[in-house]
Amino acid sequence: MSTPNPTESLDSERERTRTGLSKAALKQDFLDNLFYIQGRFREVATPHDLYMAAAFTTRDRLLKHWVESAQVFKTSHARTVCYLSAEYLLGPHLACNLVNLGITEAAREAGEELGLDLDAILEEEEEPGLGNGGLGRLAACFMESLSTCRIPAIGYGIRYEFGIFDQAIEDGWQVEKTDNWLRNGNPWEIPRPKIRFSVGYGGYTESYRDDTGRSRVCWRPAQVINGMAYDTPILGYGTANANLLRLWKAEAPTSFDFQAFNTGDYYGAVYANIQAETISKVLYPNDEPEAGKELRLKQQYFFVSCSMQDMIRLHLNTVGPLESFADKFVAQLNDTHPALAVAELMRLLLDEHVMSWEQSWDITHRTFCYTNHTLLPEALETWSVSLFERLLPRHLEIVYEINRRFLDEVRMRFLGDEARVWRMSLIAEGGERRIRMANLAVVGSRAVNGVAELHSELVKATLFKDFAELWPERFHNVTNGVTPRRFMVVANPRLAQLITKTCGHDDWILDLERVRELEAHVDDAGLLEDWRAVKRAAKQDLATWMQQAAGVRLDPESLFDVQAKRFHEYKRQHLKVLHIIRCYQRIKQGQSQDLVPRAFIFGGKAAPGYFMAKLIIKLINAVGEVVNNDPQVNGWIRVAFMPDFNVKNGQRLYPAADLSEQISLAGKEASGTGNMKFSMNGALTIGTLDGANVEIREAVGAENFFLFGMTAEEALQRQMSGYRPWEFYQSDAELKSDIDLINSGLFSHGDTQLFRPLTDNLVNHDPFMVLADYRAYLDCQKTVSETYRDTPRWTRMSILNVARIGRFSSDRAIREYAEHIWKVTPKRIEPAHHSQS
Ligand code: 8GP
Repeated sequence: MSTPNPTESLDSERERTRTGLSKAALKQDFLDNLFYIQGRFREVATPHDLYMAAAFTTRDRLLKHWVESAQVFKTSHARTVCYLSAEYLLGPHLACNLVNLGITEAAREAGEELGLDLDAILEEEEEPGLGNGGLGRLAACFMESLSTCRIPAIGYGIRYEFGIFDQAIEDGWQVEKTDNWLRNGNPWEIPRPKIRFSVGYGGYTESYRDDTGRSRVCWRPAQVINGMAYDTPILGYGTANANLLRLWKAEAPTSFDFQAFNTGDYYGAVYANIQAETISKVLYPNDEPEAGKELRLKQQYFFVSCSMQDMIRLHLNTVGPLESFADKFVAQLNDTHPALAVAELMRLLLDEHVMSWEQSWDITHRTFCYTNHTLLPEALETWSVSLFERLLPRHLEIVYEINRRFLDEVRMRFLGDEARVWRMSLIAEGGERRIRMANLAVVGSRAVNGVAELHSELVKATLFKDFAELWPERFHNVTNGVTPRRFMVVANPRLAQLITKTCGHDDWILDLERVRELEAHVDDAGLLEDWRAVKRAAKQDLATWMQQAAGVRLDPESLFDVQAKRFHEYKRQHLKVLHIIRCYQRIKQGQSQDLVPRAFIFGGKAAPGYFMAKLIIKLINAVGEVVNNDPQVNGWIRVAFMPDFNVKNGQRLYPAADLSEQISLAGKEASGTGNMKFSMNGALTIGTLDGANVEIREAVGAENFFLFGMTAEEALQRQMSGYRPWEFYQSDAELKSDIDLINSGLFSHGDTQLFRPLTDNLVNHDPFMVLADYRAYLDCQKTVSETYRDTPRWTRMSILNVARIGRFSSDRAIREYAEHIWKVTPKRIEPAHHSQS
């Protein structure tokens, strides 16, 4: 018999308290963390202290999985996906990590025994809003699904000190407040002071001959800054796999410029320091490119350069020679923001690792894949050649050389077609010469995809038509998805429980297709009743919150009609406003017979410099002020604007919606993901045939979807044959009277000019064809009201929406990327013992 080794038993004891999943272990670790990390005891702890202790307790358990995953990935040389994204709209971590660890209930009970309310602790978390909207949130869903699907992955991005601004509404206008999310510390990240890279800007290049007599180039940057890694573990659901989100923070390379210091220029030296740090200071709050913003280009290059250097370091440390780099890594470009990575990897291979052009290009081209997220011409990134040359002289040479070789290929294929060469060039000529980042991304990638079927077809037929003719095999579709863990289990626990009870299992959380089992129960009176009760409770919760946050009273018995997304004219929030005004006028004229009581709820931010979008926000609030204060109508309709729509507030909104507004002009919304989140929480959609709406409608059944409006093709036809919104205004008396009512000053305390820029634009230009779709939208809303009156029918439709939404899990999207694009297989991490105690 061996004598027990006291050190060993102490170790396993410690491991149990730090990683054990039982209530007792959680309680003990929570108190330890409160004491040793926060320096507090229970009686004097602030709500923030309690949150931090809960977060550290959860993180301890994540780290176990994460370190084990890292060990396995390293020793097995697992092929790894590197997701390159300038944005990650992560949302609060704690609740999702508890779910993915499977310890929500244990944590709740542990809290209760300590006299603490888990929900109050969850409310304390300040969310990392490191993204603008759909694209950034998609990256966050994908990171979670990559871990859930057990795909080894690293997410690379920027650790912005200030994320997307907080939105306040003052006098009906959007006001931006800085998002100081790091103010109270971030318990989820682990700083890695040893993982630092230098990033250069400016300067000049020099040619020289190497030992073998080959001509080489050396870049001598004028400024060098450092990027330091901050790692956040991302655990999957129902698995021990955890991946890494690695965000870069910019800093000065040394704390002082000693030369400047010695010559007495102390302030100059410190100033250089501060300047370096500005690079990762703030997220650009725009969902369109920032024309000519030097700092934005610096940001892009900064994170791309750190990430490429890190991948090379990892490869050299684990696998070895760089020849096999593209076998070890696949790098996904999330839109064109990281497209500079193509030029940067070329530079590193050519100049730093002295490879030939051919070999460097072969590796680079096999490494990258690119996702396009928009067709809007104004959203396509280009950089002026002169700015690019000033900041990245070496990269400009590389882009020119890529372009020269590429255009030779085009000329060979399409003899004499110089117009095509001109269109496909990486450089836009004529006027100021500009680099087309989308073209660089397509040329530098082996796969290109759109984010919904319609979008991917339009990508091939319009934006990249020439490229699709040259390389048809390069183009794919992967329809977006969202994670059901956050958007169902965490956001809507009542619904999740009901689904689990009805299906008899919770396997649907991992395999969302299995919610289809609900269909077998769609005629159970008991389910219908429970379903309604769940929706009703969520509406009550939202009503309580809105009363407090926006001072608007909402009646949970009314239809909750919700549009929540970024404000943009193409998304047509103003079409919904016209509908509200029509309802208002009908009620005033005693014609309310077709209506049902409705709460019109909006949420979303406008880019700070986007005047028209901000004016639409003001209009919504102005209409709300009149409607909500008019006793003749406010029993029928209410208008509410949710301030600061972000991930956390979205989680309050999706469960409470009866109707989801997805009313963009067909052909403009690449996919949409809010449409999926609403539908999986039992909202019915009113929408156009745009983006993923098309596929959602196919999945849930046309009879369970309110369709209206022109198709993308019809819209294009109408646009080409000369669209004249004025004619709609003149010929539709109701439309005219709705617009005239805005102009009358009724909603602006008599100011007849305030909304003129909006109404004039609608009547004279209307680039997103609001007026052309107005009548169809109103007719469709009438059908919505009729259907809502038939409660059992509506409830049935709601159940079927959820039952058939399985395809829109981001797990499915990730599996498609893995199989068709990345060619990577799952790597299972076996949970080590001691985890359950
Ligand atoms: C969005 C698309 O507009 C949306 O349709 C799609 O669902 C989403 O990407 C995810 O694919 N695009 C953006 O959010 C976007 O282009 N943002 C850039 C400014 C950051």
